[in-house]
Amino acid sequence: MPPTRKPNTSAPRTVSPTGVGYDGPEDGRDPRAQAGDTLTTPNGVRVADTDHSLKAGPRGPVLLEDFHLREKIMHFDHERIPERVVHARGAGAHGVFTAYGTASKVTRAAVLAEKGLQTPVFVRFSTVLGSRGSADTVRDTRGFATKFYTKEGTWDLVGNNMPIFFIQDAIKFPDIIHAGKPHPDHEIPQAQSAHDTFWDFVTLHTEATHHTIWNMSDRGIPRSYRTMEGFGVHTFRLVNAERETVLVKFHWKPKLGVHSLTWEEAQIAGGVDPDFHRRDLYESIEAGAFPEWELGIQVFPDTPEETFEGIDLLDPTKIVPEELAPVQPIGRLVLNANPTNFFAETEQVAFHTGHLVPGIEGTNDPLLQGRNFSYLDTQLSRLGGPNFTQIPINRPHAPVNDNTRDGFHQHAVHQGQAPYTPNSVDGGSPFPADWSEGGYVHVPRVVSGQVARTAPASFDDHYSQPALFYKSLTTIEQQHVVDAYTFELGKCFEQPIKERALTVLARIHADLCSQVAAGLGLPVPKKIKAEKVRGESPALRQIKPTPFPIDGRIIGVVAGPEADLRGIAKLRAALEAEGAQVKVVAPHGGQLVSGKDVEIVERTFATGRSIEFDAIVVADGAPKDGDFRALVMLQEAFRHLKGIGAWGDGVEVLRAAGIDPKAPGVITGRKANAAMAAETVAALGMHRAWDRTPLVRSSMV
Ligand code: HDD
Repeated sequence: MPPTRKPNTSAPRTVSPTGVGYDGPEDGRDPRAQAGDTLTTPNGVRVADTDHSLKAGPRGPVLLEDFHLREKIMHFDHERIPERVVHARGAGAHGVFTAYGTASKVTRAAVLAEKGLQTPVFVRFSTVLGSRGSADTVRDTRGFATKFYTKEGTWDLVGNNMPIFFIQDAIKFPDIIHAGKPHPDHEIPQAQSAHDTFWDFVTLHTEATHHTIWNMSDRGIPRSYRTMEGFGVHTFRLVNAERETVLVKFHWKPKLGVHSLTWEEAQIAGGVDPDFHRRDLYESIEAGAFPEWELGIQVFPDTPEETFEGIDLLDPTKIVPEELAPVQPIGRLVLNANPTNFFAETEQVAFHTGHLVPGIEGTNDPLLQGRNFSYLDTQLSRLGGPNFTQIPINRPHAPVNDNTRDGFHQHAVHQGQAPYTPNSVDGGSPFPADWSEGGYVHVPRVVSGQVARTAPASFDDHYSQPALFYKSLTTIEQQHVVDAYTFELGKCFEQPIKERALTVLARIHADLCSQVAAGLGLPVPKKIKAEKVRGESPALRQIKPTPFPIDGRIIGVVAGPEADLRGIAKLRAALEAEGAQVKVVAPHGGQLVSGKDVEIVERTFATGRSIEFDAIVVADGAPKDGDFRALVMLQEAFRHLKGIGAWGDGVEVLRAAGIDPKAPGVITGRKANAAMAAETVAALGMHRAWDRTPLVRSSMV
């Protein structure tokens, strides 16, 4: 007779304050971790005094019997876990993914296929090279990892904000990361690529050229996580209900458009506000300006060659231009809740490229295949054992009944006697599921080949796509690429590395090479021809002719005790109606009061800095005493091509800062009225006054 006891099949839930399907306590607290208001030991014993060790007399030695002291210190000593070996610094948020249903023809994965289906998600954004405490705005790739808690199991899409990678084979990952991390002797520089070992590797190992030029473009210094594209990078295989397959590339398209910082802003933020991106994500969610992306796929026929228009789909250093294969929207992601606890959620979340659900498969991309080993493996040292899927943020929302048992940090109290399959002792349960029951069945594929350490010949093309990328950018963006290479290589010590870098740039574009060479004071390498590129891919440009929504954008209003508070209120109402926020900046903190009008000062001339504002407007009546901090704020914003404005005699403050009120992107008026608000909205929608560029550059030389 089989026993009557049944194994536990109830699915523990992720602690997410707003996630769909969440059934935990309203405030997101685990009642076992924090119940009641009384201070206790970890064992629940009420504590009478937590400030004094147990001593033999007020000046006497501390006693070993002080169990509270020992427990408190023991736990503190072990609070830190190893940081991620890459992507150590990050910030996360909860949200919801809603499928449009447009992918139902190509995949049976409900998360993508079922029209209107809402799936809770957790997204973690990150830099790659810096350690946990490093700055957000360094020039680097950004991680964009999404955990979908689907009803068919957890699916992780572990992507970046760039569609390509430095290497074509995972076996080289330790090499590129060792080269990119700080020098091992003195741990300099932190979190950035401007140093010899990075440039040594990427110029010797030229398959890195494509990713490197993306890093040197504005994509390497995003304005915000909310204004980044995301990419699955690899080609994946989707499987539909008829077992037909297609190859796809995943793209996240931000609702607010793709925008970046200027290099000077990024550098200032690194010192003034190292949490710039983390703060932006957190504050925009708190303000209700929920970050939003559309998920899209490029779809390719699943042919034996696994190529599209001659582009090898297994090569992670190649894109397929959107003009050749349009990105088809399949769903919408909204991030609507901040984590309750950074460590519990953002730090402990564990992504894995092998977390797939039926209807989504990987491909033979050798980079992806190696990742499928690495992400599981790394959690063993980072999270201390094989049971990390039981940590609340990692728990699937689908029922779990997995026959794994025991191990470090085992939290489940498993029932039954037969954690093996097949069994008769537990009545055969749990039972495997076949295709029709939603089982993950790999689509059969024929594989053959000689065992060798080798790669396809197409992987040898290292220059055609970097050349396409550079050619496709606007002139302004190209200039930023030139500036970035000049800065980064200018920080290198070894002359041969700089010279080698110029031989790489010569293959991309002659002008790029000659401008960087001039900046470095080196000759242009002889007899190297740039790659011939047919056509362009305008989709690669960030600067677009049409405006984007301005949700969560921040406008600073420079004011003071004599300022036109009524005008500020009017401007605020108009800008907030568009989803933007207004912050008053004044010489001192507290409030500004004029009759019945009151404005709270959110930044003073001491605490405010230009980088936190997307536009700055000077109010009528703002102080004209030439406070250098206010003037520097305006000068920086002007130099960073931000919207600048003034009404009434605020224009005098602009003039004192050396700003021509007639310069491009400078908005002036007699009063703060609807017209001024509309002009500010229009300026913010274009992100920057790009036509001010020549003026600013000429004054910088
Ligand atoms: Fe990776 C973390 C993205 C190649 C090994 N990777 C990590 C994260 C992101 C990526 C976003 C942070 C996840 C989080 O927030 O916890 N990685 C990528 C992309 C790649 C890529 C888009 C190429 C297309 N990675 C890659 C390779 C290897 C790894 C080739 C190893 C062979 N990655 C790791 C890792 C990390 C990681 C060591 C560190 C922490 C973690 O996994 O959980 O396993």
